Amino acid sequence: MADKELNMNVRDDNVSEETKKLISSLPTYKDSLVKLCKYQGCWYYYNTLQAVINFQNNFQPQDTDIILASFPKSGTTWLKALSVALLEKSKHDDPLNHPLLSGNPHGIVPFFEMDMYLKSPTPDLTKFTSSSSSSSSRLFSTHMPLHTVKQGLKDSPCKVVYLCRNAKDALISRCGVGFYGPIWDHALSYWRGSLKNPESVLFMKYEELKRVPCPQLKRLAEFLGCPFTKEEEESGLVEKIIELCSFDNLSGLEVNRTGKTLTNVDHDSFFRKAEVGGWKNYLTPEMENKIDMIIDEELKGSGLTF
Ligand code: PAP
Repeated sequence: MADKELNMNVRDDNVSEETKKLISSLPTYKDSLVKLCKYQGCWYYYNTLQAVINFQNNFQPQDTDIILASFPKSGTTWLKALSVALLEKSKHDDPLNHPLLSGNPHGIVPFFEMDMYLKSPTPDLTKFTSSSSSSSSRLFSTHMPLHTVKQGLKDSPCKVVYLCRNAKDALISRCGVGFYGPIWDHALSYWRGSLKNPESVLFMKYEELKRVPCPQLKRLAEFLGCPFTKEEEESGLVEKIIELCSFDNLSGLEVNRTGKTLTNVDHDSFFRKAEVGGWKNYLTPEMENKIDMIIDEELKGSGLTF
């Protein structure tokens, strides 16, 4: 995480005069390592905020775009892999010629604010077009909350998939400061969006995907507009995609054990343990109770639990 390029997100040296003015009106947090500001209810590093604003001002959505959204360390890599595999499913008879075997999921599906709009207010989107370009949809990803993403999507009917993970597991996976938080507001933005517009926002849970992968993958496929045909189901394609995108398979691939993303993050850093409830090995009962109390209070009445 100490890489120079990665620090471009963490730094504050790519901020326009206008954004500086904006930051001066926002809640801010500073310690010896980072500076954060709270924009539209979410905490960002200053350079990331600039990228968020670049995205909101300049992104030209297409109606068929698909946005994969999540709070950091909630299984983004997995969701990217599954979505790529689904959109590509009719094209890869040769199992050795699959994009996931030669590209890290984050290289195939770029982040709006942590890749594309970080270095330029008007990035060349064709450059980021994934190997899914042969399907009609472009796949992008984000860690922004829904209301912030929507400003960039304007009124386009793009589909948005959100993957939610137990807050304590996401916290343990991350071991870092609270950028993109608070997690409850983040999840609630998508939860409420999915209740209001179920045809454009799909709310998924990491734990459900682990517990019952087949029905969850079919649900995702239907939402993305590429449901499994009867023949595909009979041929075992659902199980094959789950296996292709499994933690054990992806983390063992050469492409994910070596190399770095465009922002210089080691590919292998996206794969740790992939456990549900692994937080139990790290948090004391007091910490657990405190986090649970806060989350329960914040989610009260929403119908969401995680
Ligand atoms: P990011 O925020 O850096 O993009 P993200 O992919 O959202 O990370 O989350 C990483 C978590 O997903 C890790 O969890 P852990 O620290 O508890 O282990 C990682 O192990 C897990 N993960 C990565 N790939 C998979 C996968 N194919 N299946 C299940 N979990 C996965």
